[in-house]
Amino acid sequence: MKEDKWWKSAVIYQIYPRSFADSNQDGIGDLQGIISKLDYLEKLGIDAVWLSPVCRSPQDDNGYDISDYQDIDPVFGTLKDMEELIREAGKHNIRIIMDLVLNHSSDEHHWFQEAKKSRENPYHDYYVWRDGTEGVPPNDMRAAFGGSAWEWVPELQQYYFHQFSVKQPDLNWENPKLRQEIYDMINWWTDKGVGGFRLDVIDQIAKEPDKGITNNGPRLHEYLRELSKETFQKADLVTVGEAWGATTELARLYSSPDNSELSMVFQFEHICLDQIEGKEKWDLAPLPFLKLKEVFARWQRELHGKGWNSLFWNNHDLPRIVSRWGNDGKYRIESAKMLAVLLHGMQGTPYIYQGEELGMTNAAYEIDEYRDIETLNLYQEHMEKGFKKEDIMNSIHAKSRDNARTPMQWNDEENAGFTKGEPWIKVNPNYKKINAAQQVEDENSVFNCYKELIRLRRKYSVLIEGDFRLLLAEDENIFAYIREDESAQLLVVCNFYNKTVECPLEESAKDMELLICNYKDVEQAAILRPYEARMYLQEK
Ligand code: TEU
Ligand code: CA
Repeated sequence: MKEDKWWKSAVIYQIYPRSFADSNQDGIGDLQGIISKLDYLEKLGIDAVWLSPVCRSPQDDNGYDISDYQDIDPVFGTLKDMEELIREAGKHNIRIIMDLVLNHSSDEHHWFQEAKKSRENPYHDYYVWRDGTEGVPPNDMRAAFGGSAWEWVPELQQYYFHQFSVKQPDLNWENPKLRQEIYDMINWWTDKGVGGFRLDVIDQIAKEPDKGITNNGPRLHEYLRELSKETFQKADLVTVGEAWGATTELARLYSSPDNSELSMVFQFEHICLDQIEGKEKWDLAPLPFLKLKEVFARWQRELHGKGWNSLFWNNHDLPRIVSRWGNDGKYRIESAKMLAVLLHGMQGTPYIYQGEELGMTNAAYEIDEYRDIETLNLYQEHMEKGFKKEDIMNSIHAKSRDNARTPMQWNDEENAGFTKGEPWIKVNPNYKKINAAQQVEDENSVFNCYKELIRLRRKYSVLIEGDFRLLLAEDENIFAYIREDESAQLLVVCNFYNKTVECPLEESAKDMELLICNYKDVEQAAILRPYEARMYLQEK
């Protein structure tokens, strides 16, 4: 296999540590809990683990508000635990990828504690300040979690800028001293043996608030090239940037094969399709299926040989895909497997979010059972605006980030085996039906479908190198495509919906080897049963 970078044939697993495995019964997942699950991860066959932040934090945004980039938050453990995790994961052939939050810090970081002491403080310009008068913010920019993006500090008669919560002040990347401190911190982690970094909202670091610019600021790629040169290029790392504003053209810059910036980005064009155009994720709309196929085909085509795709349905901010675009009722298993086959057949690095490999679902909770700052602020804001509670709860059940943050379901014991303490968030009541213990040994489980897809990716170079051609672009139910390189042709055919349809590809598939199917028996190739997915191969 001629791929030039380990991460091109890798499959990466995202862990949200708070909800993964609790080793000390405080109801919160931790590093020792993750260490205890390395055998499970090795059995699945993944190559690397992306950890959501575990650095010291007041946990205002569950760790995405960092107060010390070079220490571990006691709730997750110690630096020694982190060094043990890196070491033990290595013994299981698993690299550890850390989540770097470089757009903002916590307001409890000592940089900010110093910065707000005076305008002359050496750390003052590590953040974004504007003179003003109380009650008259510099402009009407809004923060992602509600309210103004400007917070007044009376002692300084200034505002500071925060794109997220008030406790997440934006860092000022125009300041070379700040940039150098960030580079030194990253190299310190690389020296500890981490295998890569996920870069939180990285396309927002070049913000220009006076012009209302948040992502894709004019100096963004200048900063990324300097960052890459001063850190990532010094070791064999994978880097993935979260870029909500990415287009295929920008992604070719971010993930250029010349290694000048990053390995790849998370782009969200497919993720934003089931919301009303120009509105927020809470403004629900049916998924435009033909558009979904067009978006995936364009990203596959326009990055082939010129960049590199990440492939994902889920993360800690997104509702669970089997509930969102699959079927978490009668066809939960078939649709979870279909979504896996559809995504893992494409070109790029696949990401599996904890519990996705089990077909874990959303959880429709009461408002007092939610924990996420974004959900709670949304509820408050929309109630105050007079929205109907039922409509707000519909949106929350569909799109709350807590759908992804309910505890990992390990077995059918108390709290799904996640903790023997009081879980920080309610365990999804369906854990007795959906858990790892009952799936690992069941060859027909969602777990073993993901395990097989990971095995196939290692075996066939066409999955790594092959080009992509969409088939049946106008078909309202079937998502089908061809991958091809000099070694083989691969055909993926998926019925995306809950009905039996004719399959016009019977002829193309008839001489091909069936690699994987989500139904036990493929009776008639001429039809596809609800959510039926098949992957065929013809070696040359
Ligand atoms: O998310 C960036 C971000 O924009 C998301 O919060 C998105 O706006 C929201 O989830 C859509 O519902 C990153 C992290 O993934 C997220 O967990 C953090 O809350 C955020 O940045 C701030 O660090
Ligand atoms: Ca714990």
